[in-house]
Amino acid sequence: MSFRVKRLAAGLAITAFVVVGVTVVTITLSQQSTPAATPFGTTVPNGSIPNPILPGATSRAREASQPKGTRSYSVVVNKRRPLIPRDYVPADLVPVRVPYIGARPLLRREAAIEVESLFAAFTKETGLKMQSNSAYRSYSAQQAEYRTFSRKLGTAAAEETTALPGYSEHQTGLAIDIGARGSSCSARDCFAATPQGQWLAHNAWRFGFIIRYPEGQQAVTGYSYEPWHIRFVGTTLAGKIHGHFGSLEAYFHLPAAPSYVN
Ligand code: DAL
Ligand code: ZN
Repeated sequence: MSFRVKRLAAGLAITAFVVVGVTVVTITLSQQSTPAATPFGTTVPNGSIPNPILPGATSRAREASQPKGTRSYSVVVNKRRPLIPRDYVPADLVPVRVPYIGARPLLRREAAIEVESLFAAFTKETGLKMQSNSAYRSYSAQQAEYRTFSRKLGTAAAEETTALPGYSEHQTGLAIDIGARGSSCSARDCFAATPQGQWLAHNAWRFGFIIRYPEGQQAVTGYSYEPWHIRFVGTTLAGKIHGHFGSLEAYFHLPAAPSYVN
């Protein structure tokens, strides 16, 4: 073998060694950066998440730092976070095909599909029925609601249960008030003890809903206990919040919203 051929062969060998080495390093690095599967990626039953800090912390921090646009299923609307714009109307409202009282219920399409499944599952699993008492409310419908309750109860008492127009989750098209058919416990604390209230507390998350105003959280959410008011956030987020975080505010590390700013 001539010197030139030997040099060529040596050069090829070194090149092959470097290419293989780089490939091995690349594969090793990419394997290390692949995130481990965590129980947070799926919905889980109450109490079954073994470690709420390790796997969830990064994604929670990321979610918390993201601005929540009004159209997001995880939008947080409260006394410190009005809808933007205040007269927002969701573009994808559809009728919800469930029994109801009052106005025919409308919700955003995804929430409507899930709530219909929720109603069907409730009846299948319990043999009982429930109804929509109120779903989407426009700015002007919320204004009427607020005026009615303020006149009846006075402003301070009304604001414990009823949002100002432009500040209501009902205006997002993602919230619905559930009633127990034939029960006198509609929109009252005793709803929590009805089969409908019990079932919702344990199962609403399966369909992407949370109990938005839990008991004892008024200093954070701004509203007294509403076991009948369920809010669509999507199944992944509902599964994470269920049983682990009292409120959306707590989950997203947002400031408490006990009252309006001005
Ligand atoms: N009852 C809820 C807080 C609302 O008026 O939006
Ligand atoms: Zn409500």
